[in-house]
Amino acid sequence: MGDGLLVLKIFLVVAAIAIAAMLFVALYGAKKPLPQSVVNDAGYRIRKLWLGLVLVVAAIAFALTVPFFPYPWARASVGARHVRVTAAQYAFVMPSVLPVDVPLVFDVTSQDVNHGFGIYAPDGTLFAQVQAMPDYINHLPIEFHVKGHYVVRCLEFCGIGHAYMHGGFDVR
Ligand SMILES: [Cu+2]
Repeated sequence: MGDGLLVLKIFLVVAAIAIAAMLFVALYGAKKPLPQSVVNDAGYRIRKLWLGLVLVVAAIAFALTVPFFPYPWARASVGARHVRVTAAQYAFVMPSVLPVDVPLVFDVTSQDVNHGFGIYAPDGTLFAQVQAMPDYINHLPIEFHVKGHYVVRCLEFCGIGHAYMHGGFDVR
């Protein structure tokens, strides 16, 4: 009973708002239309302001984010130790122990279909990931600063056993 009354009240409020909006549009439309030149000028002014605003926002966003581009990391990986990773349905072939505080580059490829190579830190957060593709090697530069057990999970559906495809390694 009480719920029905509430629904009725809500309906009446929404209907009143809708009717008011329709009346506003009808009355507004009945006014004498503005000349096209007035509308044009206002439109161009808004467009110029908008363009300026977008340019300023884009310039600020570029300046703030460009230092975070990963290119310096790639340069730091020159001379790093390479770790070969081969994904296959449904396992990862890779070393079981890796060094801490040493620049590494994972050379990731696949024996069969596309897989994901996702490294999870000891606290369970996704640390880094790259795609494992057949006949192609993706290079993933990484330096571990936290010791512990890292779990590797496939992050791309690769077949019936995908959900059970995982591996891992210890960083010491
Ligand atoms: Cu998979």
